[in-house]
Amino acid sequence: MPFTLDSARNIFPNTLAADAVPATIARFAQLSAEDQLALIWFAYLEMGKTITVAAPGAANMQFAQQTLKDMIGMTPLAQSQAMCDLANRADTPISRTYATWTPNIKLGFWYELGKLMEQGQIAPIPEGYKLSANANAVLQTIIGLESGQQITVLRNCVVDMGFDTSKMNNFKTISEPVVPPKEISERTQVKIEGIDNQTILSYMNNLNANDFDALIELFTPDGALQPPFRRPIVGKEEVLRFFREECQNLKLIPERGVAEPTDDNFTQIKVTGKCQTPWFGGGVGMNIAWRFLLDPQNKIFFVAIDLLASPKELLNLSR
Ligand code: 45D
Repeated sequence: MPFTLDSARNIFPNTLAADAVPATIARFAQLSAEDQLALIWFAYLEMGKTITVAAPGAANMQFAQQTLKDMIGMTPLAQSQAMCDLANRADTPISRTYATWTPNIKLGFWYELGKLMEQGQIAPIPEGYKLSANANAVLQTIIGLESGQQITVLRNCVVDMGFDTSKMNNFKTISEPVVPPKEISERTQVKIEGIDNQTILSYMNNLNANDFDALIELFTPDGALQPPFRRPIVGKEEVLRFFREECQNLKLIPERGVAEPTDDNFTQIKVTGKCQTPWFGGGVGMNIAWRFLLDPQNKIFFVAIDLLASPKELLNLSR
């Protein structure tokens, strides 16, 4: 039976993903906007004790500049309201603008707001703010997660804020400029224990080099990529757009893998290893699995990227 997108999603079914992440986000979403903002503030402070977030580059921040300026010009009460509106996904001009930004711009915007809150230019979380019992329980859960899962929770909370784009028509996603691919002489070559498949090696090397044009040619026309905790992105055009918008300057450090033939001369390959985001560099290595399904021509029909439940899962290459 030929593979469909749905059957492809089920390869290597006993891969244990970090379900604590969506579970925590679901609980977070139930909280009041005030609690959400205060909780993220406390979580961010707590994480700041062990990991450092890198400042976003100026070129990447140009799109949030005007909104930041507008907010600095507001009364403290209006500033707090604007932040609550973002958390509430309210229909306001700021919340609509925010919704059109790619995740990196949203994160950079909050990074700047956090600094302005510390400096007193944006209304801070009131001193002595007391979280509700539920919010406090969510905070304790986040503090107990491993760092790769913590930053994923934080990222997803930020990405979910702002007005719902599905209720907006005629908008254009605002994304950072695409960086040029790395010079050939500066590129690194990964080594993966147990894997010599050239498509897999090229996938890792091209993504590490920001060479998205070469990377996308590894996919079939209807190929799909499923990021952690998301629906698959389907088709070359959409996948390429995702690479340009959300995958710049990642560092993939695959460690080991297993490959085996499957129905219809396809090949299923699972690779485990680490992935670093430019936001935290080597400070946070997320434990990742890549589950690839290659067609008989060795093109990628499907790849899922999973954030793993624990470091132990790095050794789970069973089918
Ligand atoms: O609300 O092979 C305040 C793909 C308080 C591609 C705040 C991939 C108030 C293919 C503190 C001010 C991408 C899928 C807020 C691989 C308030 C592929 C601010 C995987 C919000 C491997 C909070 C890549 C702030 C992966 C500033 C897994 C929070 C990438 C900042 C994962 C949080 C990247 C930041 C992750 C989080 C990045 C910067 C998880 C960044 C997370």
